[in-house]
Amino acid sequence: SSVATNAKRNPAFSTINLDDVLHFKEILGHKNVIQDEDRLLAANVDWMRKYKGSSQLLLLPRNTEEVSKILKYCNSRCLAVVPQGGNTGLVGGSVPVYDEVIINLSAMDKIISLDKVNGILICEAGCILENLNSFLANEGYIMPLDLGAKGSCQIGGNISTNAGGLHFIRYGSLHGNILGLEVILADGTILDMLTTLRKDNTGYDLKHLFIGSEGTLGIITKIVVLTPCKLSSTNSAFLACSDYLSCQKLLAEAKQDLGEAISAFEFMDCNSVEMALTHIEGARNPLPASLYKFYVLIETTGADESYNRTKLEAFLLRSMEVGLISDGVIAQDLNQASSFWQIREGLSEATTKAGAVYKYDLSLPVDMLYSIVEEMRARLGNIAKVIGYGHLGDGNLHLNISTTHYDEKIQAQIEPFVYEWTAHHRGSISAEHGLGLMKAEKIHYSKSEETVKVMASIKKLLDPKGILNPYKVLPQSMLQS
Ligand code: AKG
Repeated sequence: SSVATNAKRNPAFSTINLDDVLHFKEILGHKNVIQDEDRLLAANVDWMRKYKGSSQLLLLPRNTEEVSKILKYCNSRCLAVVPQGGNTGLVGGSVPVYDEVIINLSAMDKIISLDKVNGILICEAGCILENLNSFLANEGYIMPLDLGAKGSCQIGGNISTNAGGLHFIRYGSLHGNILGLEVILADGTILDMLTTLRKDNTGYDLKHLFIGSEGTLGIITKIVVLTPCKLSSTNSAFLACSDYLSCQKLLAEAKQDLGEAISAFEFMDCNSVEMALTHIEGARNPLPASLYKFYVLIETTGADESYNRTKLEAFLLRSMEVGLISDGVIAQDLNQASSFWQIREGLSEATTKAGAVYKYDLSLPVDMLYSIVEEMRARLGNIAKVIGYGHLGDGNLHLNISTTHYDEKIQAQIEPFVYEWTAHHRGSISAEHGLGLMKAEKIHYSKSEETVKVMASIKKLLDPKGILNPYKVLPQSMLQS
């Protein structure tokens, strides 16, 4: 089952006709104008199978000029479009809501250049994150971004949603790592902002508008990214804590002791780990299951193998001595490390295998971060499984509520409670997943009215007809009159 939307189709949008299809075939050739039912079905639903549109047309442009021509035409005809990358988003942002034309960037997957001295990569938006990483690894670099969906997600989508991921604690936000972008505006204008400079204070830094705007202001076609060096030594430790306070103290200690070496600090409650062990094939708990309430996965990365390993071992020993951790194991080889990470990275998929799932991606003060999980659990009783995990080092909780099917009554128990709670603690209702369709009407829980008004005026300026990814990010009432 999918979830219903309250968004109404904007009557100002045209519907596609035969002439439109012929025109797109002229631009793209027959092969890249898709009307095949099966392929449309796959492009109309997100990977959770939660959001489902009814687009009749999927376009696969191969270069910047084609994207520009498509948008120019759609804008003149008032045809709405949804830009789509790997379609791994979690808020319904990458699928149509109604009959929007799907513009999928997967055919634009060329690596253009790598500056090997400075680690500056230029590539097209449809490159799959993992492919970029494999390419870079051979050259001594890595992507500053890593996430469970790396095998399918595309860099253009990552940037459009300002994805955070597992290494955020070390390499920071894409706002810091993206040096340049090429973006196509709604009317087909090509914005060349493909600078490779680290420093450039000439006027407004417009690229930031497109990072995290979820395809509502333009379509990203090329990117310039600053890539960190691939360091020779990586260590992972899987640890158990008996309570949430210990997890927090462990974080503070790790920052103090391991300092710049930390490349990930992830946490999972025991319900999360149980969920992973049940639904991820071949997953097993490195530490005795169900004995501990919390698990923490730490990764350190550095240039000196023995130094880094010794440091982590000493940290573990000390943490055990003072009782911050109840048990812990350091991966002895790459296989063991990847078995640790399989549990953490497989969690999102595990929850979708378990049935229907309501996902909340919250930024909260770390000391309050787990309270919402406990309150939600108490609130829902046995009608749903409530699990909490996420990027503790970044104050980002993934609150997942797993049920057998999507049910408005259960949703009404969760919302608006979860949003009100988050706003009350001055958190964010979207830390790293965006607002998409799911939370377009909820933005006011995290942004002031004045701020949202400015956002709406920027949207109207760049996309006056509102054809780019409609019904997403901003409240419909602010854009349509
Ligand atoms: C993560 O696993 O870090 C995610 O961003 C996915 C969270 C979720 O599925 O709720």
